[in-house]
Amino acid sequence: MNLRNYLSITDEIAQAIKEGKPVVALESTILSHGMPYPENVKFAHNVENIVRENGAIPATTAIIDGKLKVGLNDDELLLMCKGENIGKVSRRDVATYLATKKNGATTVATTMLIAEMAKIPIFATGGIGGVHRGAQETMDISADLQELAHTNVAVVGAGCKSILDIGLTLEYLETMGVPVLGYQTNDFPAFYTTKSGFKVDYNLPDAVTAAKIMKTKWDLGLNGGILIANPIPEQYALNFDEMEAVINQALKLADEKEIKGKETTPFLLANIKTITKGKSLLSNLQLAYNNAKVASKIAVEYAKLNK
Ligand code: PSU
Ligand code: MN
Repeated sequence: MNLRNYLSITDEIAQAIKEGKPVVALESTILSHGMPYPENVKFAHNVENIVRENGAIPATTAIIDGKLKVGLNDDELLLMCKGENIGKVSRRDVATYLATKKNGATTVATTMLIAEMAKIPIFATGGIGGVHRGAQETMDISADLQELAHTNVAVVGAGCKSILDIGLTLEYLETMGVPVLGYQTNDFPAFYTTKSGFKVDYNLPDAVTAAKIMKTKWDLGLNGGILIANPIPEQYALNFDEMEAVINQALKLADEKEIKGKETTPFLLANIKTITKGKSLLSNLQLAYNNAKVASKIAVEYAKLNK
């Protein structure tokens, strides 16, 4: 691999990685395609501050000007938040965007890929992509799952939204050998809610245990990611049945408008937001903050283990 020409890491982050200090990667599609402007600007800064308050250094990723950026300055963060002419970049788009200098936001898959290149072992997001409902026909399965199968990064997320088929998503992760660990829970969370009706493989009692599992897995050469499912704080959780109704409405709309491929997830997210009149946004912000906090704690413990 020849990364030197492509990877652009800020001095602060590069130094931290070199010294084995805790760093937490963050994605940018959550900004450009997952949240409205200008609320996402405050979010982008808050989430970075939360990582710092919890002892780690934030590394938001993006593709700008032919570089894989690890760590964004204020202007670059704003560019992602405004989202004008910002593509949603998954694994298959990376080379095209770099070679043609198109600007793009990183999905879970792309953030994992860049984090691994930069040697950042942990990444905090909102929720992951997965197997879409009706995938038996459409074959719409997020590239996030293949990335979790192959790339050595732990992802802290609030499970996934039930715009997806959560059961099939968990089956896929099992087939691909991806550990699904619950942070202080037996339940796999469904983004807005602490429970999905599905269980995790193992209930993590604390951050140290998460770090030990990461180290053991990769020491053994068991390549691939780990999904750390961290439920939304109870006080921000939404009603499961209410959200199911909203999601079904959004899915119906997508079907009517024949939305397909990479447009599907952003379309559903935007419509959920409209239907709930912004109520879902508050929950979305809070669960992502909570994921950043837990990821930072795990990053601190993982750095200690590797000292
Ligand atoms: N799910 C959310 N919010 C998001 C995404 C998914 O609740 O912002 C974004 C993430 O960047 C994720 C991507 O990696 O969408 C998945 O897109 P697709 O389903 O097209 O693979
Ligand atoms: Mn898809």
